[in-house]
Amino acid sequence: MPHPNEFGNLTNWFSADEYHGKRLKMSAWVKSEVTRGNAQLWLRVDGEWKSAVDAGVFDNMDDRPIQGHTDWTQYSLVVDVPAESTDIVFGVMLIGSGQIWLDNVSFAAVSKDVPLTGMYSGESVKRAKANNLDFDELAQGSDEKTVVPTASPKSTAQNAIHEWYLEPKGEFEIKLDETQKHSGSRSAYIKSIVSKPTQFGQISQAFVPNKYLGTRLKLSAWAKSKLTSGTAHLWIRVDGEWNDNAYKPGCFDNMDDRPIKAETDWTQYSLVVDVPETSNHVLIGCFLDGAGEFWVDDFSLQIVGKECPLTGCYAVLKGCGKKEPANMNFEQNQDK
Ligand SMILES: [Ca+2]
Repeated sequence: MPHPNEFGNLTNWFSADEYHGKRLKMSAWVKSEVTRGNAQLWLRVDGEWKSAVDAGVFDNMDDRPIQGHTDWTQYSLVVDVPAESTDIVFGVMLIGSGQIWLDNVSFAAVSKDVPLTGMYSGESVKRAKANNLDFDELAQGSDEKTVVPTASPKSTAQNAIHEWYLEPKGEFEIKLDETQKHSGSRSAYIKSIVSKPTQFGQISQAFVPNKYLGTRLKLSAWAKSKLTSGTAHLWIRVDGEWNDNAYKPGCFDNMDDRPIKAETDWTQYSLVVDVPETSNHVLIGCFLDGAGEFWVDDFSLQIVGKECPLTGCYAVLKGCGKKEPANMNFEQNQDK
């Protein structure tokens, strides 16, 4: 979610009673004219459990957002509905700019043979910590350094950097780079392969923040850039029961107020967020929103004291640091 200050969400809900103990598939048709960012359907089963992630009852297409211009396409989200569920909440969100149309939302119980969807359904997000933060660990039996995920199927791309999700979107090459590194043998590398990318090249991973609940958390990472246009960003987002509002002030930073530009040598950046007791999972990552090359290495997470200030323009209030409400008479032009 690169620029959530431009964010729209449509939400609805109904009782989970009819689907207790069943696997539920939501299907919906979406047409998009997204000029920047992502459109994502989402589906969440609410109940008494501590973490939506543990229960495998949440999908928001974080791993497969709708981008650019697409004709009417049917998308499906599959979750489990535990017997103790109370409500099923769903919607569509546009994080960015453009237009989306939604139609024919339907729900059906499906057999357990139908796989759960999304990056919050599998083992990966049941992890209690982030992994391979220095990019020096390779998956067993793999030869990842030879994998070039450009324009390859998503499944291959996702395996290209151990423990990380990759979103090359056909406009970026994302891989490990042994020629540039801050530590060990390699770094993660994002390079645009078109002159004017319309999307983002991103790597991310999620984990369950059990040991961080109630704390203030600092994400640090080292990055190096050779950008010819645009910006590069590290980001961290803490998700919880406020998911249908996409982010909670103080729980999200993407360096929108201090992006990495042009050429920089290895520099350490830090992002500080709060992890409320009701958090479900934490996502960390980085993205290139522009053209050029970007390297990242040595992510680390550290609990800090409350005297350590929150970072970023989403720390306090939606609207990226605005101190006053704006455009109350609707006369201001959207173009800056
Ligand atoms: Ca490294």
